[in-house]
Amino acid sequence: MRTHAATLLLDVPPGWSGSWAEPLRELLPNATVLVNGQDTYAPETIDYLITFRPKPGLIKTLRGLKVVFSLGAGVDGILSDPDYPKDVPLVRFVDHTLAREMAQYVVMHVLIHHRSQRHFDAYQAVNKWRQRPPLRRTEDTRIGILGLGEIGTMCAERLRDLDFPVTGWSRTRKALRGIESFAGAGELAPFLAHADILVCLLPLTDETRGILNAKTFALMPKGGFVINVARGAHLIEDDLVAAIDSGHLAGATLDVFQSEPLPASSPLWNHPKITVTPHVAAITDPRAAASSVAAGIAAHQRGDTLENLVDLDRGY
Ligand code: NDP
Ligand code: OXD
Repeated sequence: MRTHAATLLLDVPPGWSGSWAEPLRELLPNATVLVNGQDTYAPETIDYLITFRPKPGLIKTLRGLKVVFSLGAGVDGILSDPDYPKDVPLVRFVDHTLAREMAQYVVMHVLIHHRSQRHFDAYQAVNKWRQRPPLRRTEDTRIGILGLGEIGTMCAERLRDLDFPVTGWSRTRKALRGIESFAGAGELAPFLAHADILVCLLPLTDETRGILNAKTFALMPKGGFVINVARGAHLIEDDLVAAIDSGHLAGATLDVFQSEPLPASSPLWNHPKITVTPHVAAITDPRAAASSVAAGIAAHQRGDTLENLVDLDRGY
């Protein structure tokens, strides 16, 4: 890949910079790769910013910025900056391996619930041979995926291939083999009525914030299960706990939280029907991200249309 001289600013949490800067320097030998918080730079000299959750105010200081590259699929951490300059294109990370990691996570947690694995774990802990409760029929565990984008589609397809009945909800209608598509706010309620396991893979926008709430849970079948792998702000955590404690929902798997890291005092850690993981469902691989950034910079320098551009008005 041929690129011309350019100055890149890498904005990653302290301690992560080595694994991110190295592949960028290898793939872009003509570029100067600077690390925010480590290197000194004149803000107006930065051509490209590579970031996930920039400190509010950082972007507006970079007055010569040409493109922002998100290190994640979700760009809410970048667009939450009220001063994001609308004339600077934002490219998000879209990668087969990221979707594959997420599909593995989602399939695993669907199966743990569907096959009552936590129940068997509890009996193993006390040396008890208990064959009950009987396993559910696959046909009776209907899975509803909120968000049929790059990642949601792969999750839906993998679950369909395991013979689960799968439906999806998106803004625009999809034509996916064996997956029923619901679209738009008007079709959310009928979609939820069939979601024995509800998986959230929506981007966080003004329209989707708080979508996992008491009203949503009430529309799900009794005994439903929630998997939130999108963003913590999609979920009203107290509503989830109330729906589980009332017996309406059977439980949940949560990978993302309103406050991350999840505070040690959060009741979610110890809830017997909630599985907590620390935002690890699908982690961006630095080498894959570096090659997608390098391809984006090469395309930008050639004057080609950039791939995976975020619609700044829509927010994803
Ligand atoms: P995409 O942008 O490809 O897909 C988003 C989907 O959501 C689309 O199908 C879109 O509909 C739908 N959607 C958006 N807004 C609405 C709305 N208002 N009503 C109905 N549907 C809507 O995103 P990805 O699949 O790449 O990623 C999804 C999210 O997963 C990310 O934003 C991120 O938050 C999360 N994520 C979490 C990770 C983790 O480790 N926990 C890792 C990676 C991602 P349409 O197709 O019609 O536009
Ligand atoms: C992402 C994430 O959005 O890691 O990619 O959450």
